[in-house]
Amino acid sequence: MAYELPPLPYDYAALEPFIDAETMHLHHDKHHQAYINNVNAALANHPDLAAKSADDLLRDLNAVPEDIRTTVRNNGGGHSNHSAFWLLMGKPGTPGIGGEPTGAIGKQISSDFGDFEAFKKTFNETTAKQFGSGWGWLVFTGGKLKVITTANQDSPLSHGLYPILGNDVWEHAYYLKYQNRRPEYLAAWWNVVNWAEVNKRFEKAKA
Ligand code: MN3
Repeated sequence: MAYELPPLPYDYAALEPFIDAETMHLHHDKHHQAYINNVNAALANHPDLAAKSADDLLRDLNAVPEDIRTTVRNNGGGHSNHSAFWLLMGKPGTPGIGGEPTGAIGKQISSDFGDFEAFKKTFNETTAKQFGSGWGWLVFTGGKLKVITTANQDSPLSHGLYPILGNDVWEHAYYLKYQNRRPEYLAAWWNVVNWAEVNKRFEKAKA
């Protein structure tokens, strides 16, 4: 079955003023849709693979035939990453969105990074340095939280890591509003983080 674009769980303007509605329209309707179209085209003659989730394909890219592996890695990766990304955000000012991390992830962040400010600094600085297009991620490995980056649409799933939190630093994610000021976008983004969703993903990462 072909993959389909999941609707945003909020209005396109919901993340204003931190992420503008025009960016959300282009990012969700055009960029994410394009990843889906490309991976669907690559899987059209592989119903056995198309029956799996994009996440499962990314967990075992060696099981994907070589002639479509790069397309699945890039575009299946794009579909998986963005599907998580939309859910990891919410309308600023509503309970559980922005502000200090809550629940188990809040405790783990304090224990592994000292406090939320120190964690944000590590995440923002690490992700700001990702050369070119890519993502900043929070993963759980060896009993500890760790900030990593990946290039392009590479998924932590392909490295045996479950992404708990992720921010997209492709220019398409921020250029209309922030132009070349990636650190400013990274700093503002914490205002829209959905901590309930982060906690949900932290549980899966620990399982
Ligand atoms: Mn993107």
